[in-house]
Amino acid sequence: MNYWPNTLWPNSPRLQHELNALALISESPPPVVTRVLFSEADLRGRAFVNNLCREAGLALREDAVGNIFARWTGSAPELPAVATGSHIDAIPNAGKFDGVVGVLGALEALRTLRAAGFQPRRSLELVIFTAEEPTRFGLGCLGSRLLGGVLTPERAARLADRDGQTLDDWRARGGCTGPLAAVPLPQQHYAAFVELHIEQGPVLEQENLAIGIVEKIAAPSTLRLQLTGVGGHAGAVLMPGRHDAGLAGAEIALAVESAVTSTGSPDTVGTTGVFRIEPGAVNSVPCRAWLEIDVRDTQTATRDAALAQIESAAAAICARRGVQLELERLNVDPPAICDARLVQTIAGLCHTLGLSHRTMISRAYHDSLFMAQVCPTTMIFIPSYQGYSHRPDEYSSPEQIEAGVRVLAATLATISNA
Ligand code: HGY
Ligand code: MN
Ligand code: MN
Repeated sequence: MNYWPNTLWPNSPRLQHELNALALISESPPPVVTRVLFSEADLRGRAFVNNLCREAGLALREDAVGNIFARWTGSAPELPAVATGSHIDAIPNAGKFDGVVGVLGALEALRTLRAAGFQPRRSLELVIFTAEEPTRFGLGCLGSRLLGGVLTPERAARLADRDGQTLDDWRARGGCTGPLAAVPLPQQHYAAFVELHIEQGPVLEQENLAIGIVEKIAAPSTLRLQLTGVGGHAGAVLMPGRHDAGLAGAEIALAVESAVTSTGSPDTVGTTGVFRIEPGAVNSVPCRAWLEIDVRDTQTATRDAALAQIESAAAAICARRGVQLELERLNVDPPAICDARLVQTIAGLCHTLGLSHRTMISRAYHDSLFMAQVCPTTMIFIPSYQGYSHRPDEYSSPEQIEAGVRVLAATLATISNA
């Protein structure tokens, strides 16, 4: 069968049905999607996707941290395969498209190629990565970090959630067996990795473009702070004698905003996304506070300068307030530069398919950030309604998803036969 991109039409009604079905597998009622690593909903979501992959005739395997690999073996199975994929875990109060479009859309791309009579030379592999979101352990991209050798098995084994449950405790619940040391992939294990994902930003919609091709993924970092002050009775402890951990945390959160808005770069962003205080009683002075702070920029040096400013501000605020500070850098990652040849190939296919497109930066991080350590990598973006993401009204239309699947299918076939 002579393969030609314009003959590739996904079964969009089937894909929409699957997207909607997976969205209902959630720890929260619709329209909210929440699926945190190895929760009961995450396990049901994994089983749902596994079944679809099996029905599509893909060979399944799962590694020791729960990354799932669904392979379509090609006529030259000894060659490095072509990989695609994303994640199905979802943060609290999320939408139904983040990650999922790159998993179910990729599955649909493979089914579309098979229906068109395409025969892969290099095998094609769909990867469903474990814990792209940082919710469980505070560290994002757990599965792809281990695959890319960015996170050592030793450090991964020390990860624990806020209740002290370790990664091994959660792996056991997830039915994952085997040593974490077996997870890292050898260099050039894959010929290429291409991830389909929603943009999670407003650019494509504002410019009325169908496809974004990612050239660079911004540099993420996460700080975890534990503040220990002195609790006491809200009525009896007068203000001058207080060591209020909650107020120290509040000042630090404002110091984050001040640091990232004074770098001179519009690309620097900072978020105190987790802020918990104890004991959490209205008439008790907060004795402890926990903060998790997310700081990013497209330039490493700018991001690092903002981080340093935040860390010194936190130390000064806690010293002045007589609050003890424990600060941990959970991750400080470099940006990823995507493969220029892949970007060019995809631009050419968009042109062939008559789809408007542009190259762009990803401000969100993705598993591609770490797959870029393993092989040539890039991403295909589709528009996000109003740029919304990490909220229940996240939305991409069936037509926008279909366009992304068409480009992905054409890309996978082109690289497989290269
Ligand atoms: O936070 C991120 O950038 C990704 O959506 N986990
Ligand atoms: Mn996300
Ligand atoms: Mn994502």
